[in-house]
Amino acid sequence: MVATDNLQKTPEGAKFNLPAYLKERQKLCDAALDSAIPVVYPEKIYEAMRYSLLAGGKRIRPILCLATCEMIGGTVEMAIATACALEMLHTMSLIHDDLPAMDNDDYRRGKLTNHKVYGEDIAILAGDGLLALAFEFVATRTPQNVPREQVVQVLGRLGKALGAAGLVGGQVVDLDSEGKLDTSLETLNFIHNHKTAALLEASVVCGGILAQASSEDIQRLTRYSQNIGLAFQIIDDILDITATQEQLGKTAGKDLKAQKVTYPSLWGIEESRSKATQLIEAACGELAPFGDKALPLVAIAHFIINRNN
Ligand code: GRG
Repeated sequence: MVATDNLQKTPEGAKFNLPAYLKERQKLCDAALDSAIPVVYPEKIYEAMRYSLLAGGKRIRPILCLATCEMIGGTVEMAIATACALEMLHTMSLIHDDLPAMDNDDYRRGKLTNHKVYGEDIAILAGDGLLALAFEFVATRTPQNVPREQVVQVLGRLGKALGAAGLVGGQVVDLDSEGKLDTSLETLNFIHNHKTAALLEASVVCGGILAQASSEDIQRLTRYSQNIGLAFQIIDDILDITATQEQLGKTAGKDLKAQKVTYPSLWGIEESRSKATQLIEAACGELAPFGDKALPLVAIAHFIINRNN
């Protein structure tokens, strides 16, 4: 029997069991990721790649990709290679972010960081290995019922989301703004639209591309994902203040220590939460034309602001 407490009520009044959905999808993604990287010679690098990739994590990006593909009329099979690639790319960015040259963190996903276990040299290469494998995976594992034109578009989107116009650019400005307590809201938005929202946007939009969404639908998906992307980061900043290391699986209170301007440092916690809620409402508004087919994406948007890690 399904516990009714777990059923989220969407604005339309329909009910959707998000915890059961997330659990099933996390299991699906974990199994696909596990079989994506067999350990062969030189074992050390494959073990280092697997260590961070299979260390848990919410799997939000692959789940968004699969849910979007299905909402547009595609299947899980069409999107699973891209979903795995998104998690590989996200994980590689976490490995590099944790390096002593960047955020210098000892814990991630409740475990020692990659460089703490394998050393900095192998951690850099594990990130590089995941980055390369992600693109290979999309190119070679997307089934033939997805036209090659769509596969090329997905590869282009992923490259853009990762590079200087995305995560890399956001990280550069983030590193530059450390210790600068006069960082403006404009700069903060630039950092997080690139560091966090770009990959969430690619997750949603690539799901749509694989299912051959119309350009009007791609625009809706883009607005949905940009809104949830910023809300995701606002909540991340709040959790850095309010959650424990055990809940987060990584060091808590890091932003204050690194003298970083954050949304709660500019607006306070309550105002930040209210802005995140407004963004989620705007995001869900974009999905209205999809009716009940949008239930998973609507529920995931609400999960983003209600999560505790
Ligand atoms: C992309 C080529 C390339 C290099 C990396 C280091 C770097 C450039 C970028 C930093 C990107 C970064 C770490 C952004 C933070 C994004 C974020 C909010 C992470 C937390 O995501 P969750 O909560 O984590 O989904 P889990 O562990 O649940 O997957």
